[in-house]
Amino acid sequence: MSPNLLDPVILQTDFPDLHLHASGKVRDVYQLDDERLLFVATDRISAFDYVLATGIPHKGRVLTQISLFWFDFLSDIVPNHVITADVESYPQALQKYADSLRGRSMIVQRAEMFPVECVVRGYISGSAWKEYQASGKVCGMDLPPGLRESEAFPEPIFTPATKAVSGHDENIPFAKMCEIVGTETASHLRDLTLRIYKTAATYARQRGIIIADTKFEFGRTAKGITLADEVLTPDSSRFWPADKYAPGRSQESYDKQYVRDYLEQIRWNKQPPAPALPAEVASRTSEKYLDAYFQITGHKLDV
Ligand code: Q0Q
Repeated sequence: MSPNLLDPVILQTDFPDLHLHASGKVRDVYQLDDERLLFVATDRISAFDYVLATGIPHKGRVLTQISLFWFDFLSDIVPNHVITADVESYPQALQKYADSLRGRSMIVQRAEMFPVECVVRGYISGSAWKEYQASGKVCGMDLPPGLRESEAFPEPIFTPATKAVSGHDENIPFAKMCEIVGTETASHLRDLTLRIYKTAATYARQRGIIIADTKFEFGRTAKGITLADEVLTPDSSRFWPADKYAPGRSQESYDKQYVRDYLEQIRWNKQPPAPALPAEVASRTSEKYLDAYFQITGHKLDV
């Protein structure tokens, strides 16, 4: 069913009596108290590191529900930071915002976040492909010669990154990660990242989606090392449709291809201000997000 374009697209959150803790390209984080944060996903979409002027109907709800699916799916492997996503059980002070929060928010346990992005790659693409072409390595790791773009690595590789001042992720060698978080923690995060990825990628592939790479963020809570942030969403991962996969070239993005094709068609110079999208591109992109939710979870999101 085509998404109802009359549904309100949420580009900005507006909770004046809440304390804004952080704001990302798509999600806003509010501090509820010393122990809890409120994550709210808007319908914003970014391309080439810029947030576009047009929102995508239902995107925030889809991404929130995909993260919740994976948090639950992976709960035997790793504890997570979710306290609840049931708006009806949110504190009374949030109930006046219930309609704006329903389906696109979660209350999470505050964690001591590790300042490292745990990136895992099953296929060579993006910054790894560029680094490999230049040096034959990724994150200082020697790789087999002759890999083609988008080819699967013999085994998924762990390629940690830090967020540079520019906001770009910067690949770092594992030794550097050990300096940052300690060798024991770095080894634990690496092993956990690889295990989570293999479990999720195997499941997703059976559902027709290749998760080419993804990034996890972890923190320390009373439960120990805890999976946080968003998990295995099209925003934190490269999702490729398995039935169109072919190594030797770049792959179509499962969710953002219509946007990328449009931005190429108008020859956007990838400089601000980021352009708006035609309603048709926004609508068809919304359908792809809704498809992704169905393909991963087996359920249709009510729109
Ligand atoms: C925390 N972020 C990231 C972010 C803007 C995400 C704060 N459980 C936690 C989490 C989480 N997840 C964070 N802090 C303490 N405990 C993660 C960078 C920033 C939008 C979305 N910010």
